[in-house]
Amino acid sequence: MADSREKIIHVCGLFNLQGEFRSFEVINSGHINTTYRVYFWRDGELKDYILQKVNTYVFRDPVAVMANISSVTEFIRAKIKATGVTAKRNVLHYSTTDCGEYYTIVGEGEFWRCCRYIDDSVSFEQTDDLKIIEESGKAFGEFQTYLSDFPVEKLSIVIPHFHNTVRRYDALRDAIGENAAGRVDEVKDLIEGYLALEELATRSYRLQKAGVLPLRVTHNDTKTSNVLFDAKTREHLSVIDLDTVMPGLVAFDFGDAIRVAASTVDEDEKDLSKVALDLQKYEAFTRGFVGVLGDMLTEDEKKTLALGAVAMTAECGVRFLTDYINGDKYFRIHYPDQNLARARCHLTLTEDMVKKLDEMQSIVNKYCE
Ligand code: GN1
Ligand code: MG
Repeated sequence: MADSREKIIHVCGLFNLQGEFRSFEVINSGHINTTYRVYFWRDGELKDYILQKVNTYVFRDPVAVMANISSVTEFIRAKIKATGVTAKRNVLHYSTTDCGEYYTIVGEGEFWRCCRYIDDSVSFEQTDDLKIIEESGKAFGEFQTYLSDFPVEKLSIVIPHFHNTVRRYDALRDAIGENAAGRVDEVKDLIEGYLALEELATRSYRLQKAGVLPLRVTHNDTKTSNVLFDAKTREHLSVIDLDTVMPGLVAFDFGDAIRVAASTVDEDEKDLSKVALDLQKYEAFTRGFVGVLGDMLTEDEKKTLALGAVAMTAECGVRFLTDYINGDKYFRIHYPDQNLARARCHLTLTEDMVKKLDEMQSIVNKYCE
């Protein structure tokens, strides 16, 4: 349920937002936190902010989340400023409270934070515009390059084993064993489908464990809606949603982005005949991402980039299926069977990627040359 206007005004006050409160709206795109856009009237213009209530069931240590976010944003801001340009629209700015904290706790442990809305920016859930897709590839590639020398020991692991695909499959097996919501029989075909993909889906993770693929500082939630673009030029400005910045694989940032950016459909499309990996969109994202990162990647990273898309799409699908079997405890749903729809759609998408994997890898190779 949305929070009341009075509550929103109260929380804004704790962050000392200046001007006169005008209105707020709920932003429904995320599955975890509760997000509002709030509007203030100041100096003859509307100023807007993103106010968020962090989901503390998912983020058990939200103070550590904010510590990660502030150190990463400060690091990026310093890098941008060192090039002599303003970082105002290229990295998030969080507001502080009177105590100088980037968060405030309200009532019974509600954890709130607030950041400036970047002026004249837009985001997209899904798009067919190849230029925007390429720009999103550049945005996530750039994010990695900014953080390539970030002191990794400064980061807390806010969700342990977040992209541990092996454990995500184990969690599915545990959920099947428990059958908490009595839904296992109904999803037998899906379980079979995902188990058939397990070897391939977990390969990237196992390659990292074997020391073949390096850990870097990665974003870990690279869906299209997590990039802001200039409203007019449609060039990328900044990546957002830094909750899960942690050590990870480049292939996972690439792959999780492909899961959304190169899909022909929304995450929960029910008409499976429409679900596919669009190779043109895939190429556009790859051109942007590899174009920026190119030389930074090891030969093994280059060779296994496309595999990351199979890993992340299967993993996300396994997580949706697990949550459905558990009775929808983790991801926010907007209608009863949404996690099931998401899981079905992701299985079909992963299967299509597996068919196209060689072609996908050739496209990576082309931009690595
Ligand atoms: C969640 O809430 P949102 O949309 O930023 C999830 C991601 C999933 C994504 C699927 C912390 O992200 O891992 O890929 O849903 N975030 C967390 O759309 O679990
Ligand atoms: Mg997120």
